[in-house]
Amino acid sequence: MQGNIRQIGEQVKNGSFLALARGITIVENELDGYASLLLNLQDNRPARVVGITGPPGAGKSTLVNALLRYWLKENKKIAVIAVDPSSPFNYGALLGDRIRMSEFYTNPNIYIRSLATRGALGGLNAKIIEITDLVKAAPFDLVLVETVGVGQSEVEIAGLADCTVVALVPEAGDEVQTLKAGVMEIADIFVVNKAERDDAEALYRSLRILAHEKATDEGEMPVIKTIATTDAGIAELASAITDHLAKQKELPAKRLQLLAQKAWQLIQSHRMKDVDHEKLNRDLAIAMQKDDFNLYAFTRQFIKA
Ligand SMILES: Nc1nc2c(ncn2[C@@H]2O[C@H](COP(=O)(O)OP(=O)(O)O)[C@@H](O)[C@H]2O)c(=O)[nH]1
Ligand SMILES: [Mg+2]
Repeated sequence: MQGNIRQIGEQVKNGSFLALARGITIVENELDGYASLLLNLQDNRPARVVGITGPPGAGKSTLVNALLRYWLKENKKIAVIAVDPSSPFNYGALLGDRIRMSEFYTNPNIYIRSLATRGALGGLNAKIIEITDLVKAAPFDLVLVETVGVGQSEVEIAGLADCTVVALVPEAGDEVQTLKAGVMEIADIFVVNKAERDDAEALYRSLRILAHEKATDEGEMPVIKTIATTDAGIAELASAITDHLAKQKELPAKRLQLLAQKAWQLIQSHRMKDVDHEKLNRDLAIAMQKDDFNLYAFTRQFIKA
C-alpha cells in the first residue's frame, strides 16, 4: 500500500488527473494511505489558491466559468474545487447549467471536482484544506475553490485561499452594514456581479467606501463590477486576482497567518474526531432529564486530560 501511495503522489505531481481523482477520494474518505499521502506533500510552492465565496445565487459558479474561459485563452491549467451543493459543477444541477459546464469537463487543462458539504463546518473545512493541498501538488497554475458564503464559512475560506474573492449582487445592498463585521475582514477582492442591474451602482459605491475606510499601506481593496453571464469585467477581475497572488510572495506575515489558521483547523478537526455529534445529542437528551444535570459535568467525558 505504501508503495502504491507513493506512486499516486508522484503521478499527481506529474499531472495525472486519474491519480488526482484517486488521491482526493483517499483523502475525502480517509482510506488507507490517507496520512502518508498528505505527509509527502511539499508545501513551499507559489501562492495560487483562489477562494470565491458569497451568498447562494450571487453568480459564483458563473464567475468561475467566465474566469476559466478567460484563463484557458492564456493556456493556463486550472483546478476547480466546488464546495456548493447547489453548484452547476454538481450533478444535481439544472440541465442547462450542466450543458454549459460540459466544455470544461473534457478539457485537458481543466480539472473539476465537486465536494458535498457534510454537516459540521469545521469538519468540512479540514477536508477542504487537505484536498486543496493535494490538488496544489499537481501542476496547476491556479486552484479555484468555490464555497457558499453563509456566515462562518466565509471566514473559514479565508484561511484556505491565498486570494479571497467575495461576490455580491445588488440585492445584497442592505447587507452592506453586516458586511463590515465578517466579510470585510476576509475579502481581498470584492465583486459586484449582475452589474447590469439598476441598484448595482449603489452597492458598488458602498463597497468602495468600505474599501477606502479599510485601506492599508498596500492600498485599497479592489471592487470590481462584473456581468458574469456576458464576461463583462472578467479581464479586470482576472488581473486583480493575479496581481494579488503575485504580491503574496512579499508578505511572509500573511503566509504565516494563513498557515496558522490552517494548522488550527486541522488540529481542531483531529481533536474532535472521536466526538460523535449524533451520540452527543442522544446522550444529552437523556442526561438533561436528570434533576442534577450539569452541562459542565456532562462535557467532561469528552474532554481528555
Ligand atoms: N443577470 C445576470 N445573471 C447572472 C449573472 N451572473 C450569474 N447570473 C445568473 O444567476 C444565477 C445564479 O448563478 P450561479 O453562478 O449558479 O450562482 P452561485 O450560487 O453563486 O454559484 C444563474 O441563473 C446565472 O445564470 C449576471 O451577471 N447577470
Ligand atoms: Mg455555485
